[in-house]
Amino acid sequence: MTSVQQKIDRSRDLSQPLEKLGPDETLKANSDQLRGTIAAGLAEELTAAVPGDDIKLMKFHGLYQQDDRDIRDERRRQKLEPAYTFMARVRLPGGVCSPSQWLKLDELGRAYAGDTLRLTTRQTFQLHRVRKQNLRATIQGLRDVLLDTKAACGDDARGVMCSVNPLLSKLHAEVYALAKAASDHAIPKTGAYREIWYGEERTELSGPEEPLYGRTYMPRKFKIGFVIPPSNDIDVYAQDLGFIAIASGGRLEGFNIAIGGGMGRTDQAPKTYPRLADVIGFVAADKVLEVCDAVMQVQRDYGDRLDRGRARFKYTIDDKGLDWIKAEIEARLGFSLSPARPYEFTTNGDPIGWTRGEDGKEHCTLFIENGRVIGTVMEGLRAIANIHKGTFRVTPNQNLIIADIAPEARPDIERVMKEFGLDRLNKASALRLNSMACVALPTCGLAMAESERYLPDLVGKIEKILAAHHLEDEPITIRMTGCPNGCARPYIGEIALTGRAPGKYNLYLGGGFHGQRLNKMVLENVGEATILDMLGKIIEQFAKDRLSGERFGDFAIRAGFAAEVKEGRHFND
Ligand code: SRM
Ligand code: SF4
Repeated sequence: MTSVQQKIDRSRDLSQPLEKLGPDETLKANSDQLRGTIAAGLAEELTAAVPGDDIKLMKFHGLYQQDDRDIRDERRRQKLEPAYTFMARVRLPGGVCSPSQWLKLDELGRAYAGDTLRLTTRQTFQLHRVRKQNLRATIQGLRDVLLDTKAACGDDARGVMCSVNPLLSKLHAEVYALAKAASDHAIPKTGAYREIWYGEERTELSGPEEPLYGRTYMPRKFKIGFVIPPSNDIDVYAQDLGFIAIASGGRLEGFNIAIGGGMGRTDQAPKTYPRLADVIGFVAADKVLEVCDAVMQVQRDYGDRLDRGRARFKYTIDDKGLDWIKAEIEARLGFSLSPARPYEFTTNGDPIGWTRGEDGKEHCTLFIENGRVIGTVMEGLRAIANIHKGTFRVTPNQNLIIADIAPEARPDIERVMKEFGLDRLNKASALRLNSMACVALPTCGLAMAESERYLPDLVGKIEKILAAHHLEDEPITIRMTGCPNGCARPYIGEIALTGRAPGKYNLYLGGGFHGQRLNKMVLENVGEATILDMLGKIIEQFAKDRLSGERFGDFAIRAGFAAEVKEGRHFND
């Protein structure tokens, strides 16, 4: 028996009686490795929806059934079923795509997804409003340019993030290659995707179809990210498993390993909380895939499979203890991690505008407000993709880098940018450039309040307050989500708002400027007037009393507006 098989045999999910597990576990186990009845549900023409169990299984295929919440009541009044469509999330490790991939995404966006593309906080694209009958064409279109939606959602290893590094150095290329390898390595291996979406025949296998995942996959989603200090653009402390690149003289030596980050919480449920990852040690770069396997196996085997609200790795770590988890990871690795090496982060934002890489190539980071690519921005980026010879890179802050531009090609790119007004995007205020909102209404089924459609207005109002105190150039991170799930990583924003009800938000203050500290709830379930009043008071005092170079989040804590979380790891409010 190989060591890999021995490790698999220790998997609790293969040995525990299914009746002792939660309903989602039984569903996964009985799904014939994610096939379920998806193919039959797609063929059903009487409804725009798919059956309930398939909705859950299709998440593993990167597809979410949603309905247009703006017209939900109206449809109900008309006795019509909700306006069901699907969201398709592309798997795009590190956010890197070629101009031909961009053009295909643009084409699919126009053909099937309401003339828009959405850049996400995990560096990929979402196509919304795809009708059931267009799903196969969408996925096959993606396949034409070597893209897929595998494991973009579901209880598996999600989209792997990687620092976009505007200086695009050799180090970045090396780390990006590892991020891509980790994504390919950790996604499910079932043939279900190929059979359902590409129409391929099922092939008989001699061994297990899912050597790592077994029949019940992970207890919950599992997120991996690679970061290159001093930028913490991916918010490494929010990942289940983070790799922090340690380099010397531009040469990659290995990675510090961070485990147990996560943002999701539920209001009035103190057993749920955001948590920052702990750094547990250092490994050489050639051990990355082994570390992915070992850490994922520990969570696979010990994660909570009865209560999905407590099934993320962060809770497994807190329940079992960090030392115990570390020892278990090392046992599976067969060696001990070395002590973590020193590193320093300075920001988690994107450097907007033009930069030049080590190799002389030029890169332009464009601010795309809340990742929404639509209208003239979509047209302009299509025109650029038609002439661009380099790459595009989606950043973890929902922005876009037009990357790898030869110096002689820059004037043409700039001309197109000007023609479509893209050159104006980066002229936003420092607050807006550091803002981020999740999708929320009308497509997100979990949204309790607006986010993407509201934050731009609210930022406009806060900008006025900042300008009145001559702080318009002050970079402050502001993040909004339509519910406490935390898709825009709000709990590490200097200012954050999470939706409670239409027009009502919790206000959080005091997150660290480079993602190193959780913020604290200062107002609960309040409307815009109260939020602006509170921010106005703090901003006024910040302008008067800040120390030289002091960040807004640090000031909010020092001045007593947001008490620092002493443990620095999680809070229960
Ligand atoms: Fe998220 C669920 C959108 C990043 C935590 N997230 C959802 C769903 C799929 C709603 C649902 O389950 O029905 C949202 C789809 C809305 C829509 O209409 O598009 C959704 N999440 C997003 C995106 C698109 C936000 C954005 O505006 O960019 C991001 C897509 C990332 C990607 O490309 O994969 C997105 N979600 C995140 C992040 C940030 C991150 O991973 O860095 C988080 C916090 C980190 C974490 O996981 O702890 C996040 N999303 C959640 C949660 C809470 C998980 C938890 O542990 O409690 C949910 C709800 C759930 O899983 O039950 C959720
Ligand atoms: Fe939806 Fe909530 Fe995520 Fe926003 S934070 S996209 S409202 S699940």
